[in-house]
Amino acid sequence: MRCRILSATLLLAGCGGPLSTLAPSGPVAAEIAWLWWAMLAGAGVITLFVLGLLALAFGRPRETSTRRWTHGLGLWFSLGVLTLLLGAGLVVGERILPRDDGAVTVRAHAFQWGWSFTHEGADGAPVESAGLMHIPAGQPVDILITSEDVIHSFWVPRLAGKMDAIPGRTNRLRLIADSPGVYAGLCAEFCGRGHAGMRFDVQAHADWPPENWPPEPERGRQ
Ligand SMILES: [Cu+2]
Repeated sequence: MRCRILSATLLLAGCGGPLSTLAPSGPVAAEIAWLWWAMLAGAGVITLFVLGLLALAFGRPRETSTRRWTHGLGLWFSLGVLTLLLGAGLVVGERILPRDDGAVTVRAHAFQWGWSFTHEGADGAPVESAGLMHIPAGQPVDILITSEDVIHSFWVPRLAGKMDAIPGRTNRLRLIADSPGVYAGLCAEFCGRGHAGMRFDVQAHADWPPENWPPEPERGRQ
């Protein structure tokens, strides 16, 4: 019993922390977390259903219709599940797309093995930073993502999904931070021996653009 409680505690502990998709801190990340929970619930129901069928198989022999199994379960059941998944994925995917609504843009440039960021300062001039990206809190921000060498992937789990950084191409990702603070980010695509250390932070500011650079941290990492 003690072992079960310990296992459950360890499993639940994995759902939190600064790099957890399941602790969203903005509407884009919340949509993704919702999809994750919906898929987990669906997978749970299907697992129970299959276990039920397995229990039936161990029961006494009975007359069954081959057509019911091949068409009902093999075809319609699978098609129903896949259609639901596809529909939910399309709805969530459409909701989190960047839109042409005048959102603040910040550039994120990946290289082996680090990140540099550029955003507009208070005087309109570009401001560069390394390893720390500045964004406004409470409003949509579009990240324009590029790479210098190989394919990397930009990921701030508590604010949005992943987006590849591809040499010669600019990809766009929308993220929104509900409140000011520091959020952890990382490269989510293996890119060489320094990949594991390719971390960065995102600082969301209440005032935008901040008056003085470099700005003072507003709160510790969330
Ligand atoms: Cu990497």
